[in-house]
Amino acid sequence: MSKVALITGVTGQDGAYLSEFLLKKGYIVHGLKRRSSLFNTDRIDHLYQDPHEKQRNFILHYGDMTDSTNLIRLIQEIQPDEIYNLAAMSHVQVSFEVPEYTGNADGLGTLRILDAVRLLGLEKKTRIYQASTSELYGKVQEVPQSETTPFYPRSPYAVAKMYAYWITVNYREAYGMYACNGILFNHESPIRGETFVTRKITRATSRIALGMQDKFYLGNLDAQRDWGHAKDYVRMMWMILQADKPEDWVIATGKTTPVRDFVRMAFNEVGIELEFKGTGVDEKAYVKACTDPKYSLEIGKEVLAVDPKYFRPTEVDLLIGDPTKANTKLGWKPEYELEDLVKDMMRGDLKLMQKEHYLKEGGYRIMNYFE
Ligand code: NDP
Ligand code: GDR
Repeated sequence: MSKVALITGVTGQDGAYLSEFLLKKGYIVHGLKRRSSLFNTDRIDHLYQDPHEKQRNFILHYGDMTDSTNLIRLIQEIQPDEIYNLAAMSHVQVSFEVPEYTGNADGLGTLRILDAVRLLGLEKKTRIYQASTSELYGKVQEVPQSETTPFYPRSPYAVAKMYAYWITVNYREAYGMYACNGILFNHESPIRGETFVTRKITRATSRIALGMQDKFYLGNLDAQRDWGHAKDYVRMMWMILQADKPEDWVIATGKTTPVRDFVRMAFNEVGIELEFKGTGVDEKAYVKACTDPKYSLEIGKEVLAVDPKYFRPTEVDLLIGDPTKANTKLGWKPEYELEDLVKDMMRGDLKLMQKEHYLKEGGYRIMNYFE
């Protein structure tokens, strides 16, 4: 008999990679997706199966983390062996703009899933993975950060996720549920949301190299993150739910890199060496050398400036995780180094931008329905 999984946030970066992973393992995968006025299924379109097919193993349902009755009904219908709760308003800076909604979807949303499982009497059947985050550590208390490092959240997003973390622990202890937190550090990929810093960098670098854009703007270049590849991290989500007993786990590479160095690495992929000059809001990056004739850029050209509008009211300066527990107890090791991740993301974005460039050169324009 195939195992049955429910993934909330199936249309997101991790939802897409996890769906692929579980389908390959022979699972029947149900995904919760929000209704939107345009299709929002780009990342999972290759997995789509027509609802008229008899033997489907990938099934999408409309739903929302703010709608308890919807979640209860779906969990009752699906009777999942495993729930991966990935749905969230996941952008830290945006959470300062929509704090109440973030608390509702990311914090109370997790309670709704846990309580639905309890109300339906599925405590002993359904295992729950909660997408916790290194943002819980916030203001640096200790480096590297492990399962025992105290939390100090620094955004409405992180505070909502802190509620989700503790309600998961509480339901495990109070009702004997198999519910676990994966405290995942930043993980990226070619399908990362376009407004997270890594993807913003690889998209802009590709466009600049192809002559489609002159420069771009970032916020805090000094922030340091422990960046891994989403493919490695979704594998660990599954491993967490296969362990003998429910626990909380830090998933990280154990290495940290400033945003500025990620920019350097992306430009290096297209043979461009950068020089950074100035500090704080006056910092800028210029082309210092350009070795690949495919992407030739004028030496001295300004390609990056700082725009304080991307600064956060409270910042998380330094994240570096200690994945010893996951390494030793579950045998998890990431396969991707940061260099491989940057290569993978640049390959993806160069391909996308080349397509756009080619269409524009060929005379195609974005359709204007109102002309
Ligand atoms: P994404 O932003 O790519 O995906 C988030 C998903 O949640 C999307 O499918 C989105 O739907 C869905 N969603 C948002 N709000 C709701 C709602 N109210 N009801 C139902 N669905 C909703 O995030 P990631 O894939 O990167 O991350 C997955 C999870 O892991 C998130 O909870 C995130 O906070 C957490 N996390 C991520 C890390 C990372 O580095 N990527 C690190 C640590 C934790 P739609 O497509 O319609 O917007
Ligand atoms: P983060 O990721 O906040 O760590 O949350 P993000 O990529 O947004 O920021 C990382 C760091 O880069 C700095 N930064 C910028 N960030 C963005 N988005 N845009 C910019 O222009 C920019 N310039 C500098 C930020 O200040 C920050 O320090 C991600 C999300 O996936 C969360 O859901 C998840 O929980 C955490 O990772 C772990």
